[in-house]
Amino acid sequence: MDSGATRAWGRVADSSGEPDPERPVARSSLLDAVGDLRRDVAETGFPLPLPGVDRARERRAELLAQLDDHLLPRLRELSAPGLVVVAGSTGAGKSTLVNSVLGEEVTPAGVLRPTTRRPVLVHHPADGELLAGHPLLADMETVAREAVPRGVALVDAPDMDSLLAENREMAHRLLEGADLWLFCTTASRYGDALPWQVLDRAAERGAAMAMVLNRVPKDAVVTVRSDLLKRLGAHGLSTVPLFLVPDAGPHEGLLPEASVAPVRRWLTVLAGADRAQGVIARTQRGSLATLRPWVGELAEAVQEQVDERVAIEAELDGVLASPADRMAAEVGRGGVSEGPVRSAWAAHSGRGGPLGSAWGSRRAADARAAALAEVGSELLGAARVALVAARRAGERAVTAELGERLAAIELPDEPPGAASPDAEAQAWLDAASARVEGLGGHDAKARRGAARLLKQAGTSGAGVVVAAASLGVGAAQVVAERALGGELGRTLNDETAADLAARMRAQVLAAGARVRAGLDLPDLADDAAARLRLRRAVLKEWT
Ligand SMILES: Nc1nc2c(ncn2[C@@H]2O[C@H](COP(=O)(O)OP(=O)(O)O)[C@@H](O)[C@H]2O)c(=O)[nH]1
Ligand SMILES: [Mg+2]
Repeated sequence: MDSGATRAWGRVADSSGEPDPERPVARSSLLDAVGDLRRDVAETGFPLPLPGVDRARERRAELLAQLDDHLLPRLRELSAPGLVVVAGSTGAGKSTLVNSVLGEEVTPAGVLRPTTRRPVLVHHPADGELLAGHPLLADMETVAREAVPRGVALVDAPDMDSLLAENREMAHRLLEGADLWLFCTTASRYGDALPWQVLDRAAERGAAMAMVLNRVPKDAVVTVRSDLLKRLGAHGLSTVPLFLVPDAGPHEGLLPEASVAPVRRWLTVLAGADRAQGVIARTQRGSLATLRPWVGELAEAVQEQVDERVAIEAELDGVLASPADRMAAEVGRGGVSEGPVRSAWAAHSGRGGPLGSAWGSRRAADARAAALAEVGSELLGAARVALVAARRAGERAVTAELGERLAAIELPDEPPGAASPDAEAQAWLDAASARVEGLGGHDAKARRGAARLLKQAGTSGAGVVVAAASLGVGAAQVVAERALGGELGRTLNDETAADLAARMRAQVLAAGARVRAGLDLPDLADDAAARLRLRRAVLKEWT
């Protein structure tokens, strides 16, 4: 190994906690750019079920894994040892190779191994501290051995073709986190599809890699080597270092020293000074370069989500228009006062009743006030029921027309800014009273009429009369028009009816406000895709 004095990479002078000027960190702006990208990608949930959204979610998860497991740890700790991940199919000789390079069994090899096993990472004891924060370590056994060249760490990965999905997933995750892919296969299996898929993926990601061909029959070394080089060339991989390990015959344990010496030597060279830095920089550049189209792809999927959000919002008005018209029309149809309101008025408007022939009589004043209060409470109840029905009609229309497209959107319980049906019913009745009181500012005839009605019914009672009249209760209309005069009475009734209709319409439209509030998410914002594209553009500086 090199002296260490000239190393640009891979060493901490002491563990005093003082910042070490020789310990390189990424230019903080690159770390910031990748960190910002990560944050924006993480915020992107693809909540609207468009075609292709599952694929976009997968790509997003893969990108986050790549950032979390490889790029960010690498940028935060440029001096951490290079992760050399030994990968390949079952029985390719991965574990045997790792053990043989180290001259000691650190990872179980052979046919008798447990099906699930945590990957084993072997590093030099002095590199332990630099590796400590790496997120992949949480899922691995770590072993410190002097035999590992300082500056690299070897990972015996799970079988890529394992029958267990979790093993296969871990193997891929390790490769995405690797600084160097050391791909193992055997002379009898290198023609299989898997090795070439993996090598293509490494090339696509721009990862540094090398290939180990195990169990090469002695008499086939030359043929196999030239065939393999041809294939590597055809995949654009002619510069990949290639190691042929001769077949050791039936054996258990370590391979002969001479068979693995070239691999060990190469690792040692790799661990030295600029070499390792070069490998890491190359893989880092490679993954930065693949990030850009990847982020571009996600930005497009985000744009589709934003467009869908805009389309849903545009459709809302149309979806709610007909229930809004229908509910508002209920008022004019007299539907709101059917039942309790009419029967309460009728109960007191018979011969001699306080709302009937005794209207205006001084003696019946108390009975009249009580009767009006009773009608008033029925009016409140009826208006409330109508307003609740309007709110429901809006919500039903949204569910029927847009429910599937909104399935994953969490809507707030209450639409923001919409008054509750209870409050609206009371406000409507209060407004009817206020309308009578407001006549004071009109001409003398109106002033006299208003004064008469207020004297007969009181402020809230006058509101009850006008409100009942506005809902089509005939006897109430008679009272109102007699007190106020026909024309003025009718105008007041119409205004009061229109007021309730408007409040019902607003309750229907509240369903739309609820949807809009649910769609008010950062990943559906107008500029959501532009933000990702900006992150992508910033990365260009480093690739
Ligand atoms: N005959 C023969 N067997 C080998 C050779 N190299 C490894 N093996 C055996 O192949 C089996 C699988 O090796 P292992 O390292 O566990 O493969 P892994 O699944 O890739 O980790 C073990 O039983 C090894 O002893 C070799 O050169 N010749
Ligand atoms: Mg193994």
